[in-house]
Amino acid sequence: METILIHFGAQQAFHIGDPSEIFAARRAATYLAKSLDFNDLRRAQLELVITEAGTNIIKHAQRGELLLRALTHEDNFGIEIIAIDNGPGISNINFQMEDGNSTTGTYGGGLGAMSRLSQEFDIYSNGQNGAALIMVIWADTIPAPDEQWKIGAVCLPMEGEEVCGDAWTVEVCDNSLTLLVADGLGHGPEAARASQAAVTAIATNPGKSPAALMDCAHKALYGTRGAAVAISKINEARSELKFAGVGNIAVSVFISAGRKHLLSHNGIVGSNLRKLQEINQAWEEDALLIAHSDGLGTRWDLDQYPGLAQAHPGLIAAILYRDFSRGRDDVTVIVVRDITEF
Ligand SMILES: [Mn+2]
Repeated sequence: METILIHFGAQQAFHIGDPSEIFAARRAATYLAKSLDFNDLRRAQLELVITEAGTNIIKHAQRGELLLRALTHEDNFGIEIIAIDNGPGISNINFQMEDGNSTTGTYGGGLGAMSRLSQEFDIYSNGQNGAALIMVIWADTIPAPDEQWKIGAVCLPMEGEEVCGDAWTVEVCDNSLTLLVADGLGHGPEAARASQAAVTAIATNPGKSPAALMDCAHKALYGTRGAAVAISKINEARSELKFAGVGNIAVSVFISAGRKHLLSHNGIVGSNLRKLQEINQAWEEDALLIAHSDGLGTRWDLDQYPGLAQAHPGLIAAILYRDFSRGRDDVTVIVVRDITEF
């Protein structure tokens, strides 16, 4: 039984409103690439993608954000770049993707170049209300790994905080997937200590059910200020999801029968936790799970974004963050899609 931790590391956000801010994002990307042993070519490609994405934001939308995140898959490392803006959007993406085609002299050559330089690329725009792009560049020359799951993530500290009081982890073990999202009470280093303890508790107890994992997390969080924690586990046959939640993490599952909210218990993991009852929820091919901390408002509706539910989960997380972040707390949005096997 091998457990693979798919994703790790904190995400960095860069406001993009003038060229010096693109430079700052690129410098951080360079630093990250060096720490992940990117060769010179891959690092140069990464820098080019950051420059193009940042330049597009400024020209097309005046301002936006770039998010950087390290990825790991077996021995391979990658860097994910998300670009979001609230500009006029892109009305004809296929047309704009062809080099040289651009209605504003902005998104033309840039999109084609960014997609060629990335091993993974997706874009969402409904022709108004801005755009979101996701690009992944891997350190190794092998193509993007063939995954059974696609994970989208935004996890950022509130403005002014160095560390994020939210934490999350995904573990894949024998075809089952376990997702934990934790929100340490308040924010700052003490909140981070609590939520990280929950992540560690999951990592050191593979194979357990969500309710049993919640007990482990509860014990691990004694002495911390406590956290809200939600644990979802999709079974090996991928037909069912088990869920245990305590506190204010919102979790929804989207299956062919519609959207299902998974209810959490009241309490605080680490200090105040009653016996938990697991929830069983049907799961199926192409199902989507969205879990988020209370740094994101709850009044979002994917139906207001035609086609977004089919986009890369990273774009779903990015758009929800862009449009529903409360802005006065750490914020985490995790989106999991089960990729159909053929
Ligand atoms: Mn919070």
